[in-house]
Amino acid sequence: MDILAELAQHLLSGDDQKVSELTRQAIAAGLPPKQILDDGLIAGMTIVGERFKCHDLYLPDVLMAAQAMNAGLEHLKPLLVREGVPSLGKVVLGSVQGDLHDIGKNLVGVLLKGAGFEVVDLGSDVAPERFVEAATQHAAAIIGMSALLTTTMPEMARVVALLKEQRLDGRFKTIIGGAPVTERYAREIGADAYGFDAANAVERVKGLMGK
Ligand code: B12
Repeated sequence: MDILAELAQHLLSGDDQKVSELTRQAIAAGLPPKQILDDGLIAGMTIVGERFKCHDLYLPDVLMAAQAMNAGLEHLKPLLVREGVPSLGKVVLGSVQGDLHDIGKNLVGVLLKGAGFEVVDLGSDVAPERFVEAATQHAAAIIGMSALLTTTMPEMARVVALLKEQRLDGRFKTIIGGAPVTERYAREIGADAYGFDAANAVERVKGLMGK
């Protein structure tokens, strides 16, 4: 089995030590960080999602897989983030109210930082008002929102509506993402952009900033 398939396999079984060790080995073997992320860690997490859906895995298994994913990400983060690049602009980022999923949001943050953006990470379960307050307080250009649950997606619409209500929609652009979110949903709620993965999020944010 190649090292990335092995990595995905150990993520699936929630073995954080093995995932940590194999991620280090993959880096040492010279594999590109993006490939380790996509074909190792994310590939493993996609299978976890599928198995969880058909009740082949349970919540504690998913939590262990998430911990293992984070153990691998710790080694990749420094390689994905370049330090000391001049800031291209500020992005306020968070998982919306009611949503505790933060792995994808964190990845978006890492790649945005890597591309030279300043990121203010508000964490998860972020209330609509908090997004708006933080963007104002930090003079951000962009608000990025993540939702992994169909039940929390409407929170994104609340933030967009709040910006309109406070006439701040001209000042802050919004970008949304997360597994159930689509380009069409972004259009429907009046968000400025949608990103299907972390690399695409960077492209779309650059587009919003006119870079
Ligand atoms: C890990 C996980 C958990 C972990 C989360 C740990 C953590 N710290 O994040 C735990 C165990 C806590 C969890 C809990 C729950 N979960 Co859960 N979980 C998952 C799982 C398996 C993987 C998510 C993940 O991390 N993927 C890997 C990352 C890298 O991918 P991603 O998040 O999609 O992010 C990428 C893109 O979407 C995009 N992106 C993400 N955010 C943003 C933001 C912006 C601005 C942009 C541009 C792009 C972008 O870029 C990312 C990088 O490429 C998914 C299955 C799945 N395939 O999505 C279920 C899943 C999301 N969970 C699900 C459910 C039902 C739950 C629970 C309700 C279960 C329960 N009964 O309690 C709870 C809800 C908790 C809550 N209130 O939020 C369902 C949701 C169903 C639905 N459609 O609503 C899913 C789809 C599983 C399933 N198939 O049924 N979960």
